[in-house]
Amino acid sequence: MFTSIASAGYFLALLSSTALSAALPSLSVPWKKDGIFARDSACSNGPFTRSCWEGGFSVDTDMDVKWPNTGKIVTYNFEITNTTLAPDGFSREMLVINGQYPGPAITANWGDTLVINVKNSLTNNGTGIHWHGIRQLNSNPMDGTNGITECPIAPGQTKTYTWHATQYGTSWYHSHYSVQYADGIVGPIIINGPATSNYDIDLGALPMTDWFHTPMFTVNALALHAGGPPTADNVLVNGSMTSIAGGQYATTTLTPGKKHLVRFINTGINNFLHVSLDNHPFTVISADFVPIVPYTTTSLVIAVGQRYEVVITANQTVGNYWLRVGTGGGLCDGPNANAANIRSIFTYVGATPGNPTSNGITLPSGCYDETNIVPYVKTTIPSQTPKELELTFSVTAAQNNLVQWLINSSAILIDWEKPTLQYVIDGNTSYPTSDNVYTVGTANSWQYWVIQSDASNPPIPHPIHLHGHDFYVLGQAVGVWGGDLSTLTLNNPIRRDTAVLPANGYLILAFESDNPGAWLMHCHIPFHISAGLGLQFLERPGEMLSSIGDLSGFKDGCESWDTYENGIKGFDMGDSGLKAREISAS
Ligand SMILES: *[C@@H]1O[C@H](CO)[C@@H](O)[C@H](O)[C@H]1NC(C)=O
Ligand SMILES: *[C@@H]1O[C@H](CO)[C@@H](O)[C@H](O)[C@H]1NC(C)=O
Ligand SMILES: *[C@@H]1O[C@H](CO)[C@@H](O)[C@H](O)[C@H]1NC(C)=O
Ligand SMILES: *[C@@H]1O[C@H](CO)[C@@H](O)[C@H](O)[C@H]1NC(C)=O
Ligand SMILES: *[C@@H]1O[C@H](CO)[C@@H](O)[C@H](O)[C@H]1NC(C)=O
Ligand SMILES: *[C@@H]1O[C@H](CO)[C@@H](O)[C@H](O)[C@H]1NC(C)=O
Ligand SMILES: [Cu+2]
Repeated sequence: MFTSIASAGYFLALLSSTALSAALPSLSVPWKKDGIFARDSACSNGPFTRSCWEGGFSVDTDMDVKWPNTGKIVTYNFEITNTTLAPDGFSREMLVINGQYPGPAITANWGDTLVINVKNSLTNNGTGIHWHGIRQLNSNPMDGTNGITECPIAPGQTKTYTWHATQYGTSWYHSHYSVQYADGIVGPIIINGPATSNYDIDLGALPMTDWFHTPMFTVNALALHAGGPPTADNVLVNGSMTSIAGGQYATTTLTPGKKHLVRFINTGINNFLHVSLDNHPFTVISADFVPIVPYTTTSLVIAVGQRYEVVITANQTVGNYWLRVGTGGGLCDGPNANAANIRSIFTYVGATPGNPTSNGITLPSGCYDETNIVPYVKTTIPSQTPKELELTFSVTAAQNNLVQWLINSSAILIDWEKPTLQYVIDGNTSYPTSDNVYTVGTANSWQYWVIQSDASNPPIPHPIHLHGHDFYVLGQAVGVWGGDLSTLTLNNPIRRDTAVLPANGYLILAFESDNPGAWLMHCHIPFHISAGLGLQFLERPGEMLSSIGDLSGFKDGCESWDTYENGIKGFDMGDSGLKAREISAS
């Protein structure tokens, strides 16, 4: 499966390459992590040596400072079309990749270069693909964030995304054009690499999402003027579920006696998802793209945007077992009409096919993060006072009860024709207030932020996702952060790319300004980013033009898009433009 590389020579060759030497840490920097060169380069990955990789890389490697460069290019061609599918038996109009839902799993090895050609064959929408959690080191124009790092891909046009897999693990990709991903433009990303626990068989990704039978542009337009969240119709597990209209349960096959890796992804819209497999505990080994110290649990809670890799041992009686999935319960996320019946089937080789009769635990409910996450590669970071970002909520009667989430009094509202990168190219620092631009950073310094959700906000948590970085979770609680630095977790804090801001609480996060670019940070619930819950960190703009690569594709893309958008009278983004903007009545 992996390209085997004559390790010693390969490693020396890498050391002499400028790309790697630029990436190597300055070991005198105090917060750099342990174990950088710990594993023997002869150690290679196998069922009993999953902590190894190859070429001197292993689970001990700090992915922020060192990664392989295999020289291998992995190419995918995506064509986005408008079609009718029935994932749970109920036929509806969907927007999909290569005619399938979920989209093809992008699979590569750690250190490979991905080249993905995305053709927009839709008639009436732009598009663009974001590679969730991918660091995009020095490749900001490949982040797929329309209005920030690109203009949307116009109908009939193709954009080629090229990025280097500096991280390994499980993630997903999705459209960032308004709420479009919730109509079907999503799929898994699997970057093969080492692991903190052994397993025999990789079963691949298990994406899960709450599901609406009405097209999302329609649902969202109503939600922007509604007093509460819309009711989802179902949850899909690996793109499939039953409903009154038919449908079927997804099936996963277990081999008796073997250890199986399963990659859970919440590719969802509004619902937190709790998941459990009857009689089979999970050994959790990775959270988002971060390998963790393994822990065992009978159930997991996964917020929209998050991923967990688990190992499941098939040591029970040969038979069929339910995978049970529940939501946050509806009060802290949103109602789901089929929440009590979400299942899929795990069947042993040799079992008689059929619905399981297994018994399981009663799933917990609620909307929160897993608390047992301990990153395997340790980091200790310095203490510093975070800057505040205040999250408030408003309903404007004069605009037909327009719902908005505001950060420091401003709901994000981007311009598809003038992305932030264009401002950087123009040397123009007069960003519109509603672009919510926060300029950060001198090189490789720490950025500390506290997002404080106002006490008067609706009592719902928000899964906060940052582009271009994993961040460290230094604090996370209900209530008001009092400013006591001694309460911050600085010794090996949770590190990931999506973490929950508790209802009426705070999330304190830190990241290192080591990646020049315009990086969106937002709530991953499309209804909320649509209503403004986002901002962008403009990181070291003075260094961007010399570090983020060729911008000819950016310019061509904007030219095509401008022609398209200007050709339509009264073009209306409909919402924020990200998971899209509300156009004022004027
Ligand atoms: C999909 O097709 C329907 C029916 O033809 C059309 O109304 C809709 O605008 C199309 N959507 C997109 C995004 O092109
Ligand atoms: C995108 O297409 C949907 C139909 O599929 C339509 O409702 C929506 O208005 C379109 N939005 C934009 C901004 O192109
Ligand atoms: C989900 O479906 C895909 C496509 O059919 C399959 O390759 C994958 O193994 C399934 N995942 C699991 C965990 O069953
Ligand atoms: C089955 O494997 C789990 C670990 O996943 C372990 O906790 C349990 O004791 C094993 N049960 C049997 C019967 O071996
Ligand atoms: C956001 O607003 C808060 C409260 O007014 C203020 O203390 C803080 O400095 C502002 N943040 C930034 C980054 O300007
Ligand atoms: C800078 O951007 C603003 C907002 O888009 C625009 O109004 C202004 O003309 C631009 N300035 C220059 C010098 O391009
Ligand atoms: Cu939210």
